[in-house]
Amino acid sequence: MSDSAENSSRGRRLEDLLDQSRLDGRIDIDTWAGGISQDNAQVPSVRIGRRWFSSLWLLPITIAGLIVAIALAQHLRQYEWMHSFIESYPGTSASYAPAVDTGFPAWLRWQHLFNIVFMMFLIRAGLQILADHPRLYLNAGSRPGTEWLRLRDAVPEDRMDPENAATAWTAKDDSVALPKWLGIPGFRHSIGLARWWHFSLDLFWLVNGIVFYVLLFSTGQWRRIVPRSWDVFPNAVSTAVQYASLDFPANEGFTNYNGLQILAYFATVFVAAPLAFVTGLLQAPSIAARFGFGRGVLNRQVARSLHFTILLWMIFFILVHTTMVFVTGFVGNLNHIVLGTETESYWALAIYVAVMLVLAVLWVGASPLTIRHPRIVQRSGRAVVGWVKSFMEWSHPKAIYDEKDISPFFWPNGDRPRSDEYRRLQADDWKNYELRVEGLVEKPITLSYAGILALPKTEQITQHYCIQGWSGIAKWGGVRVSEILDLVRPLPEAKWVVFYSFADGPATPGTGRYYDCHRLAHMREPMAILAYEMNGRRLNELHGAPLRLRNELELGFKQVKWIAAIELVHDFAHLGAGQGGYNEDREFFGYRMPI
Ligand SMILES: Nc1nc2c(c(=O)[nH]1)N[C@H]1C(S)=C(S)[C@@H](COP(=O)(O)O)O[C@H]1N2
Ligand SMILES: [Mo]
Repeated sequence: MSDSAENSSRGRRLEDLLDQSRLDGRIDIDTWAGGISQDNAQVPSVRIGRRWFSSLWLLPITIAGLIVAIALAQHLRQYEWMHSFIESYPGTSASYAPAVDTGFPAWLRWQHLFNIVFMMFLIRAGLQILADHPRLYLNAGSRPGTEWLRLRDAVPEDRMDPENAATAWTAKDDSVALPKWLGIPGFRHSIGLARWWHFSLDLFWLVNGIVFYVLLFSTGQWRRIVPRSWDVFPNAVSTAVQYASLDFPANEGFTNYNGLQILAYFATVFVAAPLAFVTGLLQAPSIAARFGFGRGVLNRQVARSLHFTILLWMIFFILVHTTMVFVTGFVGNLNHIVLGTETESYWALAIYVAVMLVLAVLWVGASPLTIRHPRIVQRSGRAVVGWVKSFMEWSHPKAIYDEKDISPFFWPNGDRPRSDEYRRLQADDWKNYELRVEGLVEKPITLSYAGILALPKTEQITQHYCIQGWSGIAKWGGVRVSEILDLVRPLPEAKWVVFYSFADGPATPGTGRYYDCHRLAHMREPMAILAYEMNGRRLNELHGAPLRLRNELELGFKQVKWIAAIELVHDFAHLGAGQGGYNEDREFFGYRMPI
């Protein structure tokens, strides 16, 4: 390989290292993320002990379980004591609480519809996010082999050597694709776009939910779904037996739900929904770095696992709920929820079918729309949730962990540097390495590697949160960015600090250097450091030698590795495609990533 002039960072304008194409058009899946092949997700398997079982086993198990339940319930209903039990506890809440006789008001019916729309996108985008790191663990270190659920095979053993950057199995290698109709947008490593859907719809869903809570309690509608007597339990048992025996209880759903309905609705509205929100927040680096939740039972991987379990509950609920609407008096039930009246009008059915058609169009359109207009998805997402993310960035990271928390395995990510320049510097142990620090500063400098080691050293044990879902705890040693800022003295106009890597981003053909921008204020945090050590040893190539950034407030992709230069700028609109970093430009991530 010849060392062409363009390969070298020396003496060039830093911004020229970046790919300038605006990339507003369609996504080309063949060249996406370095042209990774579209490996599809496997049907989830679950680990029990050391063995893996396909979740497809649930199908025969469920069918067998249903048959047994039906036989058992029909048998039980022959007994006299069961007769009198069902007589005393017929199932409906009418037996112990007054009826709700105000019908289903319009706000409730509309909110129910909005909820369906939001949930369908939330669930699909959520699955896409899972597919970007298709393993669920309970330990903060996300160690391969310890996951309890996975959507692909085990990590290849011969690709887990951290000293061999050339063969390392990265988190990106681990991502999988979903069918376009299932995930949004389906193709591999599309988490940036999926997150805009997930977070925007989440905000709508939360607002809808809060309004729903307020109206429930201010109108008395809460009485439908909040149990008001312990009698709800025997009534739920009674309902279960009656359903299972296929001799259904009376449907009085317009005024009184039965025990099972009350418990299921209560659990969904007042337990699962808020828990989904909380377990979402617990996955955020800014929150964990502020409060130190990363260790122990509230760690990100437990939160992810719970978040996923809630998803399973939601899917289970939706399936059972919809089935029951169909089998317990379809037209009557539709009248309740569409028209709000206890009638048997076929108008309700017609409206229901029309709405379902609209939902089907939205369902089918979401992925193609996202693939065709990714920049619009990114901009709209930013418009909807950007302010929430900027709010979350106000926190000051302070969580530190113990030596014993350090993860035995630390997932790697990203494409290593391939230039001759990098190899030469590496070969003579960074003797000729020069860190350029320039831009809007009083005194541009270049620092040698020895010069950097001579600056005051700081160490911190912190947790890394990759956007893809894995996390890992490591001890980082290096120099505070603030130390370097003191040397160059930023001008008042400087607002952002740009970190340029030696490595190009992964897209092919060559699309310029990896880079990312950080707020100057964040770089003054005592925990913002340029690390040259990891776990007490010199930083290796895989994890970013000679220097990599740690900004504990933000997700992993903003922690630029193999740093070649630093520039202070007023804004980043003129850099690359103007979105604030390589992944922001090319993979439609947001530039604020405290969650
Ligand atoms: N230059 C460069 N830096 C990079 C990346 C990259 O692709 N190129 N990947 C980022 C991502 S997505 C993550 S999660 C972290 C991973 O750091 P690690 O390999 O030390 O775990 O590096 C970040 N820094
Ligand atoms: Mo990442």
